[in-house]
Amino acid sequence: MGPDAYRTAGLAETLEALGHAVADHGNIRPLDIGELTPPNPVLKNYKAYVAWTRALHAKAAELGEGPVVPIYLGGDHALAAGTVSGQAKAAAELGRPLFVLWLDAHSDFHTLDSTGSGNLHGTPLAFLCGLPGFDDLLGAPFEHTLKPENVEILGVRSIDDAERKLLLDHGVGVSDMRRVDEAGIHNLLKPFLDRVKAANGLLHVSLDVDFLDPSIAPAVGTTVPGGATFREAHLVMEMLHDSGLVTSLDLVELNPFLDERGKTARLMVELTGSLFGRRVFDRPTRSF
Ligand code: B3U
Ligand code: MN
Ligand code: MN
Repeated sequence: MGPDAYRTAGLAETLEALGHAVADHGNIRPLDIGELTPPNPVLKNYKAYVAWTRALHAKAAELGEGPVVPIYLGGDHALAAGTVSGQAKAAAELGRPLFVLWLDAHSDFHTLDSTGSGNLHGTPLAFLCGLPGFDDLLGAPFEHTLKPENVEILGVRSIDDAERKLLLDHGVGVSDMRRVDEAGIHNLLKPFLDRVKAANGLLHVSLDVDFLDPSIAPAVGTTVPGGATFREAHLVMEMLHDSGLVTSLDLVELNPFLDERGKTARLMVELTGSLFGRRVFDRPTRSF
């Protein structure tokens, strides 16, 4: 239902009004993968995770060659295991490093062993950074793992103990809401974007609805108080646009059942508009 909510909220029209050509590739289907035994009994929907990851990986590896900027509509954040791994494969083929900005209340850095909830949307970033135990996802070891220091998790305010240790051990970039309060979005994001630019990197942005404060974005199953404000979120998107660095985007965790007259879907579409060049004062825009 997530992708249709974005369509209804006018995602394509918003981007077209900004001068972009938009192609809707329709809904992707999971691959048929036969029987599979979960490595840990607590895992929920493990087979679906594998089936979707393989399908999305193949699609993203193709689209990641450019020149388009794919927008992947979820669905929960497990989607990123496929989209980002595919983009990483394409980046490797282009000979450029992939950086990831993970906008989320959570760090999604559980392994299939460490997760207590068994919710697989809590695991994609660990897979993408090459932590062990995920070989089923692509049916082979993932070769194009992200460098943990090329990942920046921004806006986080809920990290489980096991994740905290893994994040520290692997040196993942983490800016929690305290740092956002103290330093401000601009001062946190600018050095990261400068690093992407200096490395001639590609930048994937993974936007979880729960990055936003629940008062402005209620349509998500895992709300956490104290999230990004309307202006903070737009500033992130405006800075990303001005950087000219973003090459792919996920919009994930929207649950239209929980929305209030489509307000969360509309906000996510507006934020995407800011990322693609909408600005209040109409100076000439930079294109991707
Ligand atoms: N860390 C918790 C909560 C969570 C992670 N991602 C979401 N929720 N969306 C877990 O279940 O792994
Ligand atoms: Mn997430
Ligand atoms: Mn989250």
